[in-house]
Order: sequence, then C-alpha cells, then structure tokens
Amino acid sequence: MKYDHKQIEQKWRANWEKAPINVETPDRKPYYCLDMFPYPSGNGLHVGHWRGYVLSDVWSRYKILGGHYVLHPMGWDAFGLPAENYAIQKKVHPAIATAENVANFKRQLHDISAIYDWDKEVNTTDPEFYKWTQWIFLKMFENGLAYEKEMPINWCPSCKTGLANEEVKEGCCERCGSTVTKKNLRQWMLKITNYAERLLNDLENLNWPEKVKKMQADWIGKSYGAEIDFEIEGSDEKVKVFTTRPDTLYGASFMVLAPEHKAVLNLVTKEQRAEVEKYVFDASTKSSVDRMADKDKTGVFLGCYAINPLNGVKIPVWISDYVLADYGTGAIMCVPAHDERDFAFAKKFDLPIIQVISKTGKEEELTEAYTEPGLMINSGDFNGMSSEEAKKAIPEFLETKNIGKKTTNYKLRDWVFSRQRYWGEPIPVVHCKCCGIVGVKEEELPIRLPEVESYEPTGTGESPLAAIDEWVNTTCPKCGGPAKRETNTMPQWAGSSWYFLRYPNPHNDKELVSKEDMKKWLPVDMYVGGIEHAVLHLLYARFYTKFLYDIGVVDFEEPFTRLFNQGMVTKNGAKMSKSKGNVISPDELVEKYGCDSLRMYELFIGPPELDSEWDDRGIEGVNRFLNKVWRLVDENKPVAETREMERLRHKLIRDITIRMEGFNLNTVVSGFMEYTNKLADLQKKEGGLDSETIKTLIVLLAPFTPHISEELWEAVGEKGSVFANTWPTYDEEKMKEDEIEIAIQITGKITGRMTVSPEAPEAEVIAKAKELVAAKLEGKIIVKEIYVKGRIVNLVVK
Ligand code: ANZ
Ligand code: ZN
Repeated sequence: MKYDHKQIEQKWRANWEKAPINVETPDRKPYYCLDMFPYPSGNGLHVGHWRGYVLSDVWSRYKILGGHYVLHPMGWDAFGLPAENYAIQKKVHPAIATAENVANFKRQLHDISAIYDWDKEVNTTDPEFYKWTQWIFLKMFENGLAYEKEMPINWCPSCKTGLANEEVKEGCCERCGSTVTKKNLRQWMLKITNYAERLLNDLENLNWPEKVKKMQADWIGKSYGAEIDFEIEGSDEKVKVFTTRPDTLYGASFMVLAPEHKAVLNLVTKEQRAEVEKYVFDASTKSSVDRMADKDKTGVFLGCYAINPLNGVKIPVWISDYVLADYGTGAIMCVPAHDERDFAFAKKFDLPIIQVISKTGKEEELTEAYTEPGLMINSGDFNGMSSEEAKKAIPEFLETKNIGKKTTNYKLRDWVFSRQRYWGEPIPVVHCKCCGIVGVKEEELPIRLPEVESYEPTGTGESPLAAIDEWVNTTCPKCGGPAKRETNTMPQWAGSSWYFLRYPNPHNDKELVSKEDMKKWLPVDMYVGGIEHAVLHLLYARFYTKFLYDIGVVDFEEPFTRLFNQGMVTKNGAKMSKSKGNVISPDELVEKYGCDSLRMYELFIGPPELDSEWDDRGIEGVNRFLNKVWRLVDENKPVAETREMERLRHKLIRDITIRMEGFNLNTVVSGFMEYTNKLADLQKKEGGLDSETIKTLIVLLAPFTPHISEELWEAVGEKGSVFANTWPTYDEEKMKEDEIEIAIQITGKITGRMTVSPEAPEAEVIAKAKELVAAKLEGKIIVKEIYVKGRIVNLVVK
C-alpha cells in the first residue's frame, strides 16, 4: 500500500464530520484552547498564518488525547479600516467584502484540518455580537469609566479627516502625503488608568512568557518620584515639575516645559515671544513618537528664570518638544550631569552642567551623563549621603517645607476610544439638550449601523454617520425630548477585548455569557497568538475582564491563564507579506505533500517561539520521514515484544511527552525522526516490532499528523478513531537496561562477581564492589580504583 495523502485526507475529513472526535462525556474535563482570531483581509492565508493555527490545533488534539473535551473555536475580528477603505474605493458595503473574505479564509482554514467548532463562530460585525460590545460600553459609562474629553488627534489638513496612528506614515498622511497636524476633537475615553495597579500586580501569577509580562509592565510604567514647585523670578506663577530623580535637585541647571504647557505664553518675555510661538506651532505638527525619538535636540529660551527651591539658584526656563505635555506635569527640571537627554540639550545650547552624584565622591570631567547611583556631592546638607538615600531624604525635606511631594506615576494613559469612522460599533449614547449625555436603554441594543451612501470621512472630523439625519435624530431615553445619537464609532480593539467570553455560546441573547458556560469553560486555558499583540490587545482584554469581574459578570480577574506567542515565518530574512512579494501560499504545498506534511513542517521549522526561515526543501524532508513511518507500520510483521522494544517504547513516550509539555514542538518532531530510525533498525534486527510499540507510535503522532494516524490505526486492525485513545504513559522502571554481570578484581585477580545496571555510575559500582569484597580488603590500603564500564572493577591494593 502506498501513502496517498490526497485520498487519506479526504477520507478522514469526511469521517470526522460524520463522527466528531471531540465529544463531551461526563468524564472529559473541559479545556479551552484559543487562537487570536484573524482580521479577514482580502489577501488570504500564507504559511506564516498556518504556524499559529497548527500549534494550537496540535495542542487541542493533544488535550483530547489527554482526556479533555476541548473548546477550540474560530471567528473574525472584522471591523476596521481596510474593509472601509475598500468600500470607499469600490463602493461596496464593507459587510459584503467582509463576508467574501470570511468565506475565503474558511476555505483555506479547512485545509489545516483543525478541529474548529464552526457552530461557535463569532464575528465582531454581527449585530448579535456587537450588541454586547455596546452593552459593555454602556456599563462602563454607567460606572464612570467612559467619559468625553477634548483631545488632539492626527489630522490631515488636505483630506480634512482625522487619521488613526496606523494611517500616519513618517508624519505624513498615508493617502495624500501632506504633513499631518493635530486637531482638538471631542473624544470618548476609557479610564483604563483606574486599573493600572491591578493590571501591573496581577501579571505576577500568569503563566505567560516573561518577555510579554515585562512589556506590559513597562507599558504601564509605574515609577516613584516627586513633584517639586519652582518659583519663577518676577512672576506669581509657579511651575511644578515631575522627577524620578529628586536626589539630583542640586544639579538642576535649567528647566524645560513642553511647548503645550499652559504657562508658556504667560512666562515668555516680549523679546522671545515670536520665536516661541513659531516653535509651539511646529511642535503641534509632530507625533509624540517622533518627538521622543533620539535625534538632534531643539528648543527655545522663554527669557525668564526659575528659582531652585533648595539653594535659591536662578536657572533659565526653556521649551522643547522632548518634553511631553501629557506625562508627569509637562515640565521638567534638567540635570545634564545625570540625564542623557538633558546632557545633549545642555551641550547643544551651552548650558551649565553640575555634577551632584559621583562614584568616587569627587567631581570628575563628564563626557556623558553619569546615570548610576553614587555619593552625593555639591548638594549642601546632603553631601556624603548615598544617592539612593537622598532619593528619600530630599522629597521628605521638601514635604516639610511644603514645596514638593512624593508621587507615584504611571506611563499608562486613558484609552482614546472613538473613531470618526463608519465601519465600527456605534457608541450607544445620545446627546440631549436638557439631560446631557444619556446612555440608550439596554432593551434598545444593538444600536445597528445604518446603511450609508458614502463611507467617506466628512471632512469636519465627524463620522459619516453624522450625515444621516433619520438615524442621528432620536428621542432622549430620560426626558423623551429630541436628542441626537453619538456618531463616533468604537476602535477595532473593542470586539477583541472580550470576544473570548462569547465563544462558549455566541447565540445567547439573554446575557453576555451564562454562569454555566463560564464555570465550564472560562478563563481560557491556553491562548496562542503573535507577539505583536503583547501589549495593546492583551492589556485591553485584561482591563475588560477586570471590569466585568467588578460588575459581577465573570468570576475571574484574568482572561488567559497560559499564553504562547509563536514567532513569525520569514523568507529571505523578511516577514512574509504581500507587499514584500515573499509570500508562500499553503495551497500548492497541501496539494503536493499533503496537510500532514505541512503541519509537521510548520513545527519542525524552528523553536515555535522564535522567528524561523522558510525553506522549501524542509517540507520534502518531512514528507520523506512520514513515508518512512508509513512503511514502518505498513510493512511490519508483528512479533512478540522483547525487552528492547519495551524499553525503546517507554523512552519514546517519555521524550515526546516532556518536550510536548514544554511546548518544544520542533524537538518533538526531531524526536519522532530519531526514534523512527531506532525502531526501523530494531524491526530489521528482530524481523518485526510488537504491535503495542507500533500502536504507541501511531497515537503519539496523531496530534501532528491526524490523517496518517487515523489511516494507520485502521490499517493495524483497530476500530474507531485514534483520538478515542488516551495519551500513552511511561514508566521509568521499564526504561532501565537489564542488569549485567561484572567481575571484581583485587590487584588484577578475580575475587568475586556482581550484577549492576550498565548505566549505573562509576562511584556507585565501585562502592558496591568494595562492600562485597570487604573481608578481603581488611588491613590493606587501596591505592587505585578502576572501573571498566560494564565489565570489571579492579581495586589495586598495597
Ligand atoms: C530630573 C532628572 C534627573 C530626571 C536625572 C531623570 C534623570 P520615567 O522614568 O520615564 O518616568 N520627565 C518627566 N516628565 C517628562 C515629560 N513630560 N516629558 C519628558 N520627560 C519627562 O522618566 C521620568 C523622568 O523623565 C523625570 O525625571 C524627568 O527627568 C523626565 F538625572 O527629572 B527627570
Ligand atoms: Zn433628555
């Protein structure tokens, strides 16, 4: 019988449809294995997408064999810009393009043979789904976590539209190339900052990659520091600075304000005003990323001086765009001796550099900022203290004088939650002249997206929804008077922040998730997806979960117990993407080598957490290996089990299981290759292998190559699916080599014999030998001990 992948794969897919392998029985424990759901783009899947889907499917099938009933769903994160832009170009409704793309994705996913439960499919653009996305927003609004605020957004002055950050390429509009500016617009914000401390603390207990936890912690960015008031010479105005290094206060030799700082125009002198105003305007056109980037420092002197509160020294006040308006207090004291950015600024504008911390306790010639701890110098009463002590002592002193206080600061900002776009969830509130902003009644949800004629942004910074009077004009739920609907829509992140709660029963129209479904399935046991979501998506999902916990919807605070981030598949060193023209489509590979070969190659390509280079020859090698497995089973004449077969089988189970548990899936595949060679040798030597060993190999392979395993399982005469088995277990005892006899010599003369394991360590064997011949050693001194492995112990005596 020849290995015919096409025939086998077709046959087993049809069989699985008739008799599903993932079934609920009272003794099977639920296990939830989740993929990050895709955005159904028009480009379809490439082999890079396969990697994550294969990983999670192998894991799901492994869990089925481990005695679980597995929830392994799939769905679509389908709101967002690409569909909307396509709609603008082609004048087709985004829902139509989305439906086409979803159908194409589904067809391609079918080739992976993953055990997705399509009854549980979700789509964020489906009103049945976004009803609950809106419901969560309403609850946040009721709980004071959603609020309106004027915020600067990216604005293209020539397209007259607001732009998402992703649409700004190197400071220019992606569509027309004009320089993007900022425009103040009314925005909806979510108070994620209320959760900063919990989001940080709860990272600790998650079984997540350390790297991701660190990225989240850095993003939340908790720091301890102080706020210090500086008086301004000749003015009543005081400027508050935020610093994480109050120990360096004596070294502050100038002060810098953000260009947007509200005191700038009060403080600037007549002489400096024109230059300052120009600088402020220019800064308003740059993004904060550009501003923070390490580049040549720019800035303008305001003409006035601040007074250092500790020593009364006059320091000049500047503005510069490296100071951000919305972090800390938007103003900093600058210590060029100990801060790199301040050092660069001082060098450029020839400002004084005063060292106040030193390694040796003496002043040195500084060629760069000294940022390490050390001893305090040039700091009045604090001289001689360690800088770590001064970090506490100086703020305490300032507090007693009422000129400063200790603070905790977070980098995390509230979340700008509105888009001036069509293709997103309508925000479910109305604006009433009498009552202000009023949430719609829960019974009215979902607030459906109306049909529009033009998806184009309006040019006023409002969403296209604003142009549909019949939709916009409504009545106020509170007073019944005329009111207008909110026309901003939610960002693409909204649906993905909670979709995992919906999969257990996407059609539940009574509640977001039922108590029974929650108890049974949630939180998610294993979440698989790309590292690019390490911060935003995963942080938003954690925030939503904590909020839903607080209002009693779910009974857990963390959504994803275990997280695995797969690396990317690269080709010629670059990430696969249509624009780079280096995309490998799975379609022909499946056709030529089969789904099982491609699944296995996706794992063999490298450690799953790292980026790995695609190599076309690799899949051929895997295919040859699977042919070898096929022959090993197909041509086997079962023989009675020998000790050697038993030993090899237990070792195989152990090695595969341990690597599997550690998610070292590439080494699982190489392990299979290694053991298959050993089994083939043994088969040759003994004229066949015992059927238990053969069956064990088939079961172990099943999560990786489900079709071949099913076919071989049938070929060895077994009824039913290979997935009805349980994952084989191993016994350390059975792995041990049989004991062998070795001779004990005393100075070359055989004096006894004993049996030991051939793997027993030298020290153990010699100790045992000495014990056995102890009587003959009495009164003698051993001068040398020799162990010839598996043969002789020689004790040389005097
Ligand atoms: C004086 C100083 C001396 C500072 C020194 C650092 C080193 P993190 O750790 O990121 O929170 N800073 C404060 N507000 C800022 C703003 N709005 N824009 C840009 N920079 C700002 O950084 C806190 C430090 O960054 C603060 O401590 C302040 O500079 C600066 F040897 O104050 B430091
Ligand atoms: Zn009203």
